[in-house]
Amino acid sequence: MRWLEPDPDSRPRLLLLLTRALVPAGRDPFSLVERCVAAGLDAVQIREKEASAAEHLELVHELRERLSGSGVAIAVNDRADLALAAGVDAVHLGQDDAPAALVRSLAGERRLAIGLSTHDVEQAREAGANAAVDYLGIGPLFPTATKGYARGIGAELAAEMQRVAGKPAYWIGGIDPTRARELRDAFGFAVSSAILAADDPAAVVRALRAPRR
Ligand code: 3NM
Repeated sequence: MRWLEPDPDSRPRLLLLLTRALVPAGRDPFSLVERCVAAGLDAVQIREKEASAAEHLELVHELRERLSGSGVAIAVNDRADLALAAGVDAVHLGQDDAPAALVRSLAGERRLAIGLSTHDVEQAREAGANAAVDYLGIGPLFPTATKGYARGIGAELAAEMQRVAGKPAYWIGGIDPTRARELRDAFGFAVSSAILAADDPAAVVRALRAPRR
């Protein structure tokens, strides 16, 4: 599963945002991720807002070891410097992070996929027109405590954003298996708490991976 595959069917569809603080006490986050991968998870994005550079690199190292041979893609949130240093598959940028074009030029010949969060149609249009951006995050679909959003944009606007961008898009924000069933147009989903805090994270992954049509 790689973002830069020309065939959309080879690109990740279900992305887990890994924030260790959202994992219930007493559970090992890496074992949780391993079980999710066995259940069909395509990609893991490290999202640790408070972690140091050294901690990020250690996390990438540990994930790679645990997931070696699985083909699962690894992404880093916000920190293009760390994504490049660690040689991961992707970096996911927010609107206030380093511009995608700058990150692309720093990446040079390296195969680094670049994702960009978008929250309205104008941002989605710009991301679509930006040659440095490989895929979009579109959200928040629903209210979510994970990022403190009290309101979601809803499925119709998300579909419009995905359409104007014309690129693979991960719908994000408060998505769980029940809500996902209503989101038939999504290319893919990026999910954090519904997987990490679940009693049975692998079952949630299987449900989110189930065909929606
Ligand atoms: N970004 P959960 S919503 C990290 O809209 C993030 O850009 C969003 O976590 C956006 O699945 C969000 O727990 C939170 O709601 C995703």
